[in-house]
Amino acid sequence: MTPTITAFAASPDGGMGLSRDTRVRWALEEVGQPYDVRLVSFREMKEPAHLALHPFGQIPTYEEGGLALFESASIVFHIAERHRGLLPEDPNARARAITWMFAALSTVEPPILEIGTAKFGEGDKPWRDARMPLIFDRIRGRLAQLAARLGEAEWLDGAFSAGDLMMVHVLQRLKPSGLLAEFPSLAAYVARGEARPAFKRAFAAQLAVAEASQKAAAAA
Ligand code: GTB
Repeated sequence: MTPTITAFAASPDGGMGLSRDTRVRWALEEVGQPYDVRLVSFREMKEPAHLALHPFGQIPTYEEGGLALFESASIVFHIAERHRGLLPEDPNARARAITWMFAALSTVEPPILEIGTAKFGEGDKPWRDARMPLIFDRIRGRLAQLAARLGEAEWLDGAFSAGDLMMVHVLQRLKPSGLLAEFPSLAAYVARGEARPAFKRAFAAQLAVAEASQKAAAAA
């Protein structure tokens, strides 16, 4: 059965691939699973039909037969469990790859998300300027640890896995800040992820939606 995911009808990032449906699209592309996309507006996300799928009124969601999922990591994990290619067969290697998925979301992503909170959520607050360098330093600390573990390796633990997919997508969000460039081995790691044909297909698909939405807005 072809799964259906939801994505922004008009992504605020203008198609930079930062919204979380990109992770899901990438996972589906890696395993060769075709999918349908239902585009939703911000208003539709908060309406009962979407809230029944996603209690927090967000994207992405995933529907497949009688199964409805939300949370990008849970969706990627589901895809990785159902198909070959994103999690190793060896049980210990599989457990380590899953650990990297959690590390990406629980340890590396939270301080990165703080940049957006400080910039957009607290941009008018008197503490904004003092807070930003603290956030940047916390992120630098995490990136230094991650770079030390990655070393000269291509991926975090052997072959490319769902752990790398999540980590690369989390790190991509740092590009505009300049922080990723401070860690050349991590910048190269992200570039390796972006060079994967599956990532390129996922990125192109979400960019096409953003471009169509911009065109429609310009024509209106
Ligand atoms: N933990 C959830 C998951 O991983 O699935 C988080 C889902 C989430 O944050 N979804 C966002 C959303 O639906 C879109 S991806 N927001 C609408 C709302 O909450 O009303 C987050 C996102 C949005 C925009 C950018 N950007 O413009 O750069 C980047 C990431």
